[in-house]
Amino acid sequence: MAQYSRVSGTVGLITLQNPPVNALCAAVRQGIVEMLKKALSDSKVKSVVICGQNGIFCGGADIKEFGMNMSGPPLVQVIHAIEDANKPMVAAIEGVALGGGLELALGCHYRIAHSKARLGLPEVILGLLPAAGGTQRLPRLIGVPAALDLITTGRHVIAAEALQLGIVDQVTDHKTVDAAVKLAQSVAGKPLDARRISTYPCARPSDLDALFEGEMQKVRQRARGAIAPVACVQAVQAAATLPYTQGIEREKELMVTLFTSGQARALQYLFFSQRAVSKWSTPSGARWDTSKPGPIHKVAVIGLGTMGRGITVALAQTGLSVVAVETQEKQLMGAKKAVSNMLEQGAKRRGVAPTLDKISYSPNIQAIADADLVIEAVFEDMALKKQVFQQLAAVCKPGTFLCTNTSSLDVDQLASQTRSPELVVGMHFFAPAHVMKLLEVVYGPRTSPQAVATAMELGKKMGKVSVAVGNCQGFVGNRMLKLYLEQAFFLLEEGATPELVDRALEEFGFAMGVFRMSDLSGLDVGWKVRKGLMLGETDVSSGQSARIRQGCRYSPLGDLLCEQGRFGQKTGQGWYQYDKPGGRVASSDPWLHSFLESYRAKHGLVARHIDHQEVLERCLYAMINEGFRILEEGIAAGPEDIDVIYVFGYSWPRHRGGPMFYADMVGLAKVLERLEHYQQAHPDVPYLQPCSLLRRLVASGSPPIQRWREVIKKPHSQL
Ligand code: 3H9
Repeated sequence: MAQYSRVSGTVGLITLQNPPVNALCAAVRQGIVEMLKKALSDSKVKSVVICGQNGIFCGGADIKEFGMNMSGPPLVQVIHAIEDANKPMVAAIEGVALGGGLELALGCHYRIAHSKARLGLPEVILGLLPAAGGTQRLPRLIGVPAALDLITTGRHVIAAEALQLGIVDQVTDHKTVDAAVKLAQSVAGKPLDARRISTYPCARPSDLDALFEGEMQKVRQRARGAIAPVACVQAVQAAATLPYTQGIEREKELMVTLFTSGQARALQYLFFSQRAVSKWSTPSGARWDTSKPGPIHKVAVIGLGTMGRGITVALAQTGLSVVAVETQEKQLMGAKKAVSNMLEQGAKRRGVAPTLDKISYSPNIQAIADADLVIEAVFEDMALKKQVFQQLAAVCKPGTFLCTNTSSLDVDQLASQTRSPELVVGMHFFAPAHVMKLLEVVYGPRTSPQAVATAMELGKKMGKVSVAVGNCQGFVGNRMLKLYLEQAFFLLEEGATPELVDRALEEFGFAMGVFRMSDLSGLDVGWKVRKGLMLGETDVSSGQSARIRQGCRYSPLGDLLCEQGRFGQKTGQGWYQYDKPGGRVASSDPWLHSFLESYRAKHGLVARHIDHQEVLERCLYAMINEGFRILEEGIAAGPEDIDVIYVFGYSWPRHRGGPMFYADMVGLAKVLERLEHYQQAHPDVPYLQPCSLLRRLVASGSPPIQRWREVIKKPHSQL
């Protein structure tokens, strides 16, 4: 777990060995202590280098050990032993030095990093703080403002920035361990007192109180209820105001609070879920490790509206050749300009050259003849998409993978337009497609495992978190979202206001409540979808109530607003009013309130008091219940898939883990009981009927989320 050798005669070399990222598990910590003793007692050794195996310094504490009984020496003590050493200790940083890994390096007297190395204290992303002295040493080394930035955001810095900030002493383009050994030789015998960071005074900016007050305000606003960022500020404040030993005590105290919080559990679950979704499987038995992606060198994008443009940018950024086709000349000209601008801005931000030369544009679909994979991104209209798929089938070379960017349309219907339905797969991107991390990869009943593997691999190259899901109306994300939106509409009918519903959801942690979000994305989008599903129009001749469609309760509120031309921010009016069309600041609209009153009067509805708890239960439990149905049908392989989709695509608050994790935290029996309650109160809303999987889970003693798959076990044949 840690190996010792002597190199160049006088340098002790301690190598961390715990693949894949040399995490600091108990055995590694124990190994460091033992190897350090060896190095310090070896009279021939004048200085010591610590490095990691396989070109990776260290990915931090072993997250898998969290929640287990603590064994081995605590990391704080290991790092103190390194800092106290009477021979110069040099950290040779390659790959990454993250979390406890960077804290270990900060305990060393010197740090040298490879130019491509990334450093950071990302504990906050796991609901924790850098509790092995990181919150106390980093501000002493680089100053309070810079340390606050790194610790409260968890962002990684590359070696050049680390050098500029003063985190490392040298950056090398050569072999890092060789350069570290040279550095170690050059500092052998030099006094170490001025190299022990814990002994540095923490530089205090003159306006210390104002600085922390401002930071706390900023962090609270950004955190949306997450407690770790706040604790990070408090820990750095301790570094700035207390002696080191007291600061370390405060760091420990804050860590204990975080460690035992549900938020840390949620965020760590999310860390592993994000990785688990890449190990996809389908109900028919296709799997990530037995399905080989096809070779992709050239990708075509058809349709350069908003989605097509974003997809083109994301593809070009991967370095793949892209042919972008748009048959309308004017749209093509506009797209060229917009795509180039986006690529240039992105490249500037990342400090790389823009990859404009990767894209060729054409008004002619024949230009895609030699593409290995095509992403159709035309308007969300089945007839139009079918037409495009027929053209693709005629133009593309045999074996080309055909992908459709759709948010809800039936992938199988499109597959049936081609001679090779096994090559057809859905790729549901989220707008803006070059920014949003989520990609739903949708397999139809005839999609081949290779096509799924290819789309998943392409998503990974594009920097997306890709989740493989089965084909159904709305797939996973939008299928659940539909019920969430519907419940919000019903709450308005029953007496709530958009302000009340949004406040409850925002206090829960959503960046925007459902109505502010609808105003932002445009009310007309859902209106068009509902019209397509024949839900947006009342059949007056049949004498049906406007509030019943297809035999179920329906709220036409969204449609009525659209009929008034209120499409949200773009028209300056929606559920709220804005100072002008395109305005961003929502304010209450008296018109909307009196509209709701007359709507209720017209339909004989009596407004009642609705509290935040009911808003959360109605909106979230309806959605969670649908999540259980999705699991039962095998549309998603496991609860992690649903949670990752919600966190990365729908702004679900990360510190609440995702809707299915939230259900686990609330308690499945409680969710079931509340659904039964609401189902009785609203018998005309069939989807409030608790899903049988939820009942089975409760009947099996509500196992923790990690064990739900055992209960789900059900044979399927989707592929
Ligand atoms: C901490 O340090 C607390 C201390 O301050 C205080 C203590 C008192 N532990 O991401 P990848 C696994 S908190 C255990 O796919 P990449 C990961 O699950 C820690 N396992 O690779 C995956 O396993 P599998 C602070 C870990 O190349 C495999 O390694 N550190 C850990 O895309 C490959 O991971 C962090 O937050 C770990 N620390 O990215 C860093 N890290 O193959 C978290 C990874 O079974 N890690 N694994 O699915 C990362 O950000 C990325 O993994 C890293 C590599 C950038 C290192």
